[in-house]
Amino acid sequence: MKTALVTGISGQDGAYLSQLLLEKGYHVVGLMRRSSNAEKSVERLHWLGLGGEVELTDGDLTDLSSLIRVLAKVKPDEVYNLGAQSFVALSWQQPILTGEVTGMGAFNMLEAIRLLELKPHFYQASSSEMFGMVQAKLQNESTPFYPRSPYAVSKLAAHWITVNYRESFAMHASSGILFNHESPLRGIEFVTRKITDGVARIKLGLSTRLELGNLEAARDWGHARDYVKAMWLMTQQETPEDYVVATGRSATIREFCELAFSHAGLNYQDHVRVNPAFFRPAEVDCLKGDASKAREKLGWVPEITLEELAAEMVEADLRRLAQK
Ligand code: NDP
Ligand code: GDR
Repeated sequence: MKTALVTGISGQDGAYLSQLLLEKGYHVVGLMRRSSNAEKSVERLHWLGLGGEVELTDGDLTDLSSLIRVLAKVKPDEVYNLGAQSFVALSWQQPILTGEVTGMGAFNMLEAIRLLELKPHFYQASSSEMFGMVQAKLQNESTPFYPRSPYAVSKLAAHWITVNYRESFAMHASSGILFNHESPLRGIEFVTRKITDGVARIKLGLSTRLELGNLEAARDWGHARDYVKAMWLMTQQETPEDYVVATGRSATIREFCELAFSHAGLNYQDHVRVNPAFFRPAEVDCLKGDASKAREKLGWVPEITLEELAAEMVEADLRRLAQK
């Protein structure tokens, strides 16, 4: 039985990746930082029915000693570094914390692996945000990076240290440059989930309006369930490499509103208001990924469409609120 150590276990991807690894017969150990509300931290695992199946161990990406202790005990075959301060907008309010967790966290994890002379296959959760002010209409592995937020700068440092440890120490370290991926388990602060939660509230008569920021920004959105498969495929390869993971379809926030509101029989124009407070100091206008390499080398293709994703999210939020 293989053992996988997953950081960011309480997040969206941590839950879906755990589900995939458990289905494949792995022993999954999740790194969890201390919280005063531990039940909340395992909510997503419970949502997928994985409550007792994941072994949880305490540790924090900013605390190298905790990583050394956990790695020495678990001796994982694979490490998935998903932990991060992942909300781009917050990274302007807390840039140093974002640098420490999202950037230095990867340094700490790689250094802990190296010091202990372990040989796990390592996955780093890199991001399409690193392309930022895009230098090509379709972004792939050879597109130059131009980060536009403290979050993206931090992710870029984590990406390059992954490449560097692979090249310096022959580590099996891969970096997945994943474009936005969403699901009913997406945090409520991200725009898709904010919209589907808003749609459900309006549909159930709990609210009448939804305030958003820039409706013209465009993202290449996929489903998290599809994207965690690409993470696993990368760690199974003989040679570690970096891969773009994307659908190749880009839609604006406005278009996502249309999809989500119309799924509930509503017109978004009757409810959505633009509030400049939600605009960012520097915006990433349009992302669209070219995942040809992942398709050819990993055999990875996304299976869930944007329409299906929006529908699943709206339905889940309707159920959640109706239960409350
Ligand atoms: P989430 O925000 O849902 O989860 C982030 C996870 O990181 C949480 O489990 C959080 O724990 C944990 N974490 C935060 N700070 C620390 C810390 N100091 N030490 C240990 N763990 C910590 O993110 P997603 O699941 O959406 O994303 C997973 C990863 O992939 C992230 O690194 C993200 O930046 C990256 N990414 C995500 C994309 C997406 O579209 N979802 C696209 C590209 C990259 P807690 O619950 O305690 O806060
Ligand atoms: P993003 O996701 O920044 O792409 O990062 P988010 O959903 O927060 O924003 C997407 C776009 O929507 C615009 N927007 C709003 N965003 C939020 N959150 N709230 C609003 O009200 C709103 N109105 C408009 C934003 O300006 C932006 O253009 C996500 C995270 O998961 C990162 O961790 C990950 O690396 C990238 O995706 C790929």
